[in-house]
Amino acid sequence: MQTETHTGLESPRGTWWKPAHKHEKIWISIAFAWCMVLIAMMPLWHWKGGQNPSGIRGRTTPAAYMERVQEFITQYQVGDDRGIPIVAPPPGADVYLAAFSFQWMPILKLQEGVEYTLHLSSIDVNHGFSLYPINVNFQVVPGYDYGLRVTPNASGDFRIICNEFCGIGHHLMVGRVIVDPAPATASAGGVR
Ligand SMILES: [Cu+2]
Repeated sequence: MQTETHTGLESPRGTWWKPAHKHEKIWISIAFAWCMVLIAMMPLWHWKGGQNPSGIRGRTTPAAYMERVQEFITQYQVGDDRGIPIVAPPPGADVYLAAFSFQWMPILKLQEGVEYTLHLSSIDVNHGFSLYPINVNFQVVPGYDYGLRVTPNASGDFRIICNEFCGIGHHLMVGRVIVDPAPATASAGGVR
């Protein structure tokens, strides 16, 4: 007596499958078309989405960057807040902000409606630049100098929160950006 055995390596004899139902074919076509749309969106969004940081990027070292920050502080310091220098750079200047455990250095005093190139880098580990209460988020990575073109569009006293867990004092890592109102607004409204 002979018995037939099947292994997963050979297909069973005859027509063992049913042709796909019309609805299934429609569903597969829709799913395939949608996959193609999503694949096309990846490169499209990269170039057209306007989500990439404006400005420049370059390599640096923690020592070289910190030296540049110190130079920036010496050049434009106008005061200090509990030992942290307050720096007021002129319009259009390159602004240097350093992140290190667990501080942002220095405190920036900027002017509303004026463009600056804001350089960000970390002296030790990864930190996250988060401007509170405005929704601005950026990774601050050691070894890289990110120069972002920024124009403050609101005046006020803002906080920089570190949004990348960086160690035991992470929750204390709060910086400050003071934005003075544009001169026209100041005289019209009599603010400051
Ligand atoms: Cu942190």
